[in-house]
Amino acid sequence: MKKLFFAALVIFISCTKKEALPPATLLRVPNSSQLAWHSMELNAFVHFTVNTFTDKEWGYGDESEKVFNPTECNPEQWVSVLKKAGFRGLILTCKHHDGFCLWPSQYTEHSVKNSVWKKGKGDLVHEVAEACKQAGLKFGIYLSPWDRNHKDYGSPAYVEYYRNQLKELFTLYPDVFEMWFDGANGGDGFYGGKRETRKIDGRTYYDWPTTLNIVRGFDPSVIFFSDAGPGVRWVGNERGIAGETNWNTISSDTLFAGKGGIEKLLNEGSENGKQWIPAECDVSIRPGWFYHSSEDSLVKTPEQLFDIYLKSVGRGSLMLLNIPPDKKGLFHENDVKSLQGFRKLLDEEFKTNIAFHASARGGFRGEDQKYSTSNLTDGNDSTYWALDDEYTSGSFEIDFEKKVKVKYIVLQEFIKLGQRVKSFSVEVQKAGSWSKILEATTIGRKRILKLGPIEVDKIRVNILASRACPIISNVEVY
Ligand code: FUL
Repeated sequence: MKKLFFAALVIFISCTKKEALPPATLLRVPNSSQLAWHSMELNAFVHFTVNTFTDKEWGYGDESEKVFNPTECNPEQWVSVLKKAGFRGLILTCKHHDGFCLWPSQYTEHSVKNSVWKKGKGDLVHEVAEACKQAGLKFGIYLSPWDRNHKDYGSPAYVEYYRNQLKELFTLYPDVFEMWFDGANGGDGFYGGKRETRKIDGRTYYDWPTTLNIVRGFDPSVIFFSDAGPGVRWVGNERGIAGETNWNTISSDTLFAGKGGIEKLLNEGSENGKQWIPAECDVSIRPGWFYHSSEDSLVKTPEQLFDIYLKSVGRGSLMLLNIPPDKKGLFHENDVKSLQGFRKLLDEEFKTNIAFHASARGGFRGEDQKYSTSNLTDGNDSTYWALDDEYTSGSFEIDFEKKVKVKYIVLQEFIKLGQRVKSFSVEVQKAGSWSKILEATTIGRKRILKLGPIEVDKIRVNILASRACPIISNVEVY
């Protein structure tokens, strides 16, 4: 009896020893909308308005509604091209700085309802939202706060107008995943015929907290983009490039729409930031945001788009690529060709993950299999490798058991429990000897780094410093 009791006790103790508690959530973490946003990776921006027909980038606000006349407008073409290229969402300029609305808003005459297009009976926001729904793409809204057409811009009456339009949009076209609040304001405009310069105080004029609450009342899961978030932040440039060091955290109290001189901070975030506000990398496939036939030969090549992908998605951010429809209301063939080439490159470069189910070795948390190194290569995002709480550095090795040619390594942190890694290095073993190939800083949601092409037998990742015990959910090698 006594023997049995001791045997049971030994089994009990050894079992409990190998069951470690999960790491504690670290400081700031993403909410569920932000987590879903992170995994979208590739979204499209669509800039389309009177500017497309007047050959401008910023319409003054005095354009006749009649100029808006896309002769073959077909959002299904846009969406089908995007879908094939792997895009998950589309954000449409429902109203740009010129104030022209792509839906027949009841609050203004400056909209498609007074255009030639579909004899004023068209509703482009509806058409695009519908096309997205049919194709399974998420739909987002850009509604420019700066309105160079509206007579009341600069006074409280305009803020009321802006909020009414938001209510209208969210009632007519529900299921909006992201709202884009552009910080631009150049001052001068038509303003109902006054043709003057109007400056506003970006910190106070729009009273964003009230506006956001109104929208949240319609849909609490909407992601808000602005320079300062609160959902996602601007990356600090319009080239689509995130910082090599890229923290998803930042303290938003010193940021506000239109504030200059903070580009580096926006680009890199801050390790001790008080909020989780990841950077979104917006960039256009052409030099301008709107279509200009003079830029038909200046469409970014598949190689350029791939490079931006590595510097946005591959630095833990999201790539928001603008493709402006032409005067016909179609994506131009040069843009389509480039998107197809971009997809082809992505498929070729990331064709076979040779780390999938490869043997991964290293110590792990509490010797509990739940946190073991095998989680790194199991292709499952919800399992992860973690170390004990007292370790903020540590290594693991991927053994290919033969010589393999590698070009890229992809690392992912389990960001649901916060962003932790501050620096890491990658070593490769070739014919029995190790050499360091690279050293980098943050990982975040995804880090893609070029290793070669180089022949190796093993790869070792050393986490050199981390805000708390490192938690890595995925390693891929191509
Ligand atoms: C900027 C705007 O002024 C551009 O026209 C464009 O919409 C870009 C995405 O944001 O602030």
